[in-house]
Amino acid sequence: MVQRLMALLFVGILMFSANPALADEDEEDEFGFVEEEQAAQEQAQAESEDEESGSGEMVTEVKDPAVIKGKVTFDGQGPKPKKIKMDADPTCMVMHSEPVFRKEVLISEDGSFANVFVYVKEGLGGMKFPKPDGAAKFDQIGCEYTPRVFGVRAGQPIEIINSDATLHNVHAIAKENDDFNIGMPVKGMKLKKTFNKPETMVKMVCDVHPWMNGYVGVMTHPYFFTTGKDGVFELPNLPPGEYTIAAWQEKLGEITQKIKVGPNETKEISFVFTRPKK
Ligand SMILES: [Cu+2]
Repeated sequence: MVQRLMALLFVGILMFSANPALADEDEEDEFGFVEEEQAAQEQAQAESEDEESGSGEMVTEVKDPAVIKGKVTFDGQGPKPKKIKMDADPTCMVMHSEPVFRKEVLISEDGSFANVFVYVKEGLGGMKFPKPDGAAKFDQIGCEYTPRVFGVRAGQPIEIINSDATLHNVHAIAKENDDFNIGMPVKGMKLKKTFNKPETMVKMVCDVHPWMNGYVGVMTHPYFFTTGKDGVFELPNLPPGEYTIAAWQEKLGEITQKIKVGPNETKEISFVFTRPKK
């Protein structure tokens, strides 16, 4: 009887170790989907970690909210946009009728700077803010990331979508959070991933298409904004106080400035990037 039990146990261990999907909790099924249940568990875990780490109050309603808004520009002659060599993957090429340019540095003719991540870097102390319901979306369309630069709350899931009928692999390169690298070979494929620790910025790359780079700002609060073509940003509903506001750009790094806002006050600031000195 004991021998039989031992044999069963042995077979069980063999099966467990032979199947990496069973051995690794983070493993997706064969199509790269994360089980909804698992995603929910990850979120619940992130929330409980949050609860433990933060000592401050939960701010459900901001009293006398202030607004910091403004514009990000580039002063001077920006780099000449380079064409993406999409013929490296014909599936990518046929999705575009016009040439596609690299998007590391996106400056409009009037100097407005797009894809700059503006966020509150300091000044919120231990204040905690409710997390939004639902996931942020990160799509792969025409062999480009949409959005390329975006913010998400720590513990908020990111739904990663492949809208292309070609293989992308989504490879997260993080310092504070866990890296992952998952192939997404089928159009319409979706998966959910969550970064639980604050980090600016987590880099996302596709190893198949080297021009595909994305950046995720993982925030402990809701005060962040990615500029569009007009370069403008707005951080509304801020508790009155003194803040360090940062503007981050993927090639030029981060510039910061301090600003104080009073109750119900709106203040404008501008960030000006320049060509780095050699
Ligand atoms: Cu790709």
